[in-house]
Amino acid sequence: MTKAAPNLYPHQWSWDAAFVAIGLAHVDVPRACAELDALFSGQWRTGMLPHIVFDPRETGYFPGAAWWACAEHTADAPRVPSTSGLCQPPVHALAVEQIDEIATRRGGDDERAVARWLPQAYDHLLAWHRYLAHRRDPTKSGLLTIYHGWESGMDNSPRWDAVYDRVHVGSDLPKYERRDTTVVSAAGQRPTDGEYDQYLWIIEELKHADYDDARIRATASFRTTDVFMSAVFAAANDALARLALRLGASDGLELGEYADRFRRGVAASVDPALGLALDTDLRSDQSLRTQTLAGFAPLVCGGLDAREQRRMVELMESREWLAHPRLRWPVLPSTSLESTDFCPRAYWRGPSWPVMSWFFVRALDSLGEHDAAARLRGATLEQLGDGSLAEYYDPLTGAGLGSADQSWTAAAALDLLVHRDGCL
Ligand code: 2M8
Repeated sequence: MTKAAPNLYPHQWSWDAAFVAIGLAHVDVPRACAELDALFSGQWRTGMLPHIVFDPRETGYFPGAAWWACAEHTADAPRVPSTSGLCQPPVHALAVEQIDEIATRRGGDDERAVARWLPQAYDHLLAWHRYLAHRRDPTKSGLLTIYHGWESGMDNSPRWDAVYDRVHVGSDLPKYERRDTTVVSAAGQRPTDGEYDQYLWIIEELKHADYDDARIRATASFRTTDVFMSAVFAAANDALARLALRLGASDGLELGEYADRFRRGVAASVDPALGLALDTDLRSDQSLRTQTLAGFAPLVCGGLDAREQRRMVELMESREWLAHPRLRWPVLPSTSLESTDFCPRAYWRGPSWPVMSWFFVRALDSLGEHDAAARLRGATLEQLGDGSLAEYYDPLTGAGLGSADQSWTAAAALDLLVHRDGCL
């Protein structure tokens, strides 16, 4: 496995691994397959791909395997390797499709190796998608439910502030020591201690429910739809349906139905006044109106009519977002500069994340918005030009923040370069 970052994240993270595979596919196809195999080795019996697969030799991250204690709570979790008990956005089918395309184009050993590997990778993905479609959307709403901000991958995004307002940390939260702030010590770049208490408290709740989805759904204090994750899921189902066709598997129809269900769910979440798709807090049934880049989710999976789609692209390219005069580069910040919640250096509350650019470049290209895609790709590569491969960037000054040498940043850079130049 590839560490998500050398010191801050010394294990394998789920959607980071998918990006790592997307990047590695350009330089080393067998390593790209091995990256995903490492993640698949942590798959739960339910089909869930856990958000962290732990490397037992690494002790520098908290909360580690002992805090999660998944295998002690449920037989659904593997004993080896140890994993976390949550999941993250399902980018993996997009990665497998990319590996297959590149190997097929290259031919020779790569093509033969991927032809052997693909059927079992497909089976892992099918189980994963069925888990999400059934257990995370039992009412067939077309929107996935998450139980923790970590599942969205946008941990402390202001999208979730109102949801976290309902998470009351119990007095029996065990004592703990953070490690992340010893690696990234600059004030304000990591979540606060109060936020960390809530993160860890939710894990206590999950353990109390023995990581059982039905029990969690009934009891979790953090429960919300995630429109961005749902859009990624719709796009991933399209990719997996294409892989099913390629392998002659009979699940294409089922996967096509998932894709349509989630595409519709995402499109229906658009708020006409804001022009952005919104999440819904499932405990209060209120829509969450903070303007974050997750609101552009419908572009990731398609499903808007031509007029609505154009409106959304225009909003993205407007002075409210990409053309904002205070931006160092025309790259999407994680929260709109117009929002009172915008903080330029605070993790998912404002900084721009190269992997997010990757999503929207891909989305714009696939919707036929090639000029907008090329502009965003060019600006993101300029942002990456200092070579630090930072985890996230201050959108006002362009300074790299968080960890340096972040794996998925490197992966996104590789893929964006190939799409700009046709080769590395
Ligand atoms: C961040 O999340 C982890 C918890 O999962 C953390 O802060 O410790 C997020 O940016 C997440 O999206 C990412 O997958 C992970 C590893 O890069 O780091």
